[in-house]
This record gives sequence, C-alpha cells and structure tokens, in this order.
Amino acid sequence: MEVTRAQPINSLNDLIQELHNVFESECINVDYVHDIMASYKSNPSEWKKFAKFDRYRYTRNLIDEGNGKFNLMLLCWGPSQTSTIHDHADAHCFMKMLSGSLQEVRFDWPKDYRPETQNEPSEMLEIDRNVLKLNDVCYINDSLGLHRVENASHSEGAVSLHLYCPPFNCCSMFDERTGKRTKCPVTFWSKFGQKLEVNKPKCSS
Ligand code: 2CO
Ligand code: FE2
Repeated sequence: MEVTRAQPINSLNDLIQELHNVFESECINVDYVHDIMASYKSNPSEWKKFAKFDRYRYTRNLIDEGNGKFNLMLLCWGPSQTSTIHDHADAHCFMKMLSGSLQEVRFDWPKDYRPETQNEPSEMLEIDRNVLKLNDVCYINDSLGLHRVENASHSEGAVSLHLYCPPFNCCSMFDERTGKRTKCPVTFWSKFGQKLEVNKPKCSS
C-alpha cells in the first residue's frame, strides 16, 4: 500500500510524533513504519539523554510509551555485549542503528524440546546474518524466526532504536546448543532519561 508522508522526519521528535499518528490506527503498515524510521537521520544530541550504558550487559532505555500501543526505546551495547537468542512475544520489532554497528544473527524456531516429547535436544539452525550500519533499519517478528544481536566491536559501543508493537514485558530465550526455551522478563534500565532502581520482575506464565 502506497502511503504519503504528511511531514518530513527532521528530528527524533518528528519521528515520535509520526509514530503516534501511525499507531492510532488498528492496522499497522510495516513498510511505512520501516520507511519513517529509515528517514530519521541519527542526531546524537537528540537521543544522548537516553543513552545509558552498563559495563555488564546491554541496557534498555524507554523513550516513549506510544499511548499504550507501542514502546520506543534506546538500547545501549557496550563493546562485545550481546543478547541471548530470543523471540519477540508476537510483537512487531523494528530496530534502527543510531551509533556504531551491530550484527543480527537469525535462527529457525527449534523443535519443541520437552522431556515428555522425547525430542532430542539439537543445535539451533542459523538462517541469516546481517550487519547493521548507521541509520539502517531491520524488522523481525516471530513468524520470521528468532535472533541474537551482537556488538562485534571489542572497543566501540553501539546504540540502537527499537520499536515494539504491542509492548511486551516477557519473552522467550533459547539455548543455542539444545534449543531449550526459557521464559524471561525484559526490564528497563531507565525510563524517560531517569535511571530505575534495580528490580527483579517475574513472568506471570
Ligand atoms: N529484542 C531485544 C530486546 O528488546 C533486543 S534485540 O533486537 O530486537 O531486549
Ligand atoms: Fe530482539
């Protein structure tokens, strides 16, 4: 579907405003969201107040709650930090590079690995690999597979902008060697530029 943009995206605020407009509708045009995220050109002075790194793991920093329709967040990846292999809880996931570079490794869903099904544990199958450079955007949802995201640099940090629709606070992670699945909560390191206290949330199911 061809959609014309009402306003040019000249700033992070323009992008957030246009995302609010788009997500008022029940029906999401994935190509259009991809297009407006790609048309924002990273300007560190606009997002640096959200960029908070931790020395031990990548951080998730909430920028905007999208009227409950989506979460927009900044992820900060220190040198060599990686995610687990994970799903996206049936949400749309858009990811845009704001600084540095990240590698995305995609995997097939593993066979259901439970003792009662007697499926043998088996190594997960890599299906794709992409390097994301400044201002690149990628998209994934559960029907396209799982992924792990890695900052392959041993010396440089990386910053990425993520949009999840609908928001979620729990997802699954997978062991690469066995395919074993574990539910895990996802947490924020900061919200709206303010560091949060350490909390230990649980998944409800
Ligand atoms: N999905 C991961 C998270 O929200 C980051 S990898 O890019 O989707 O923590
Ligand atoms: Fe992800």
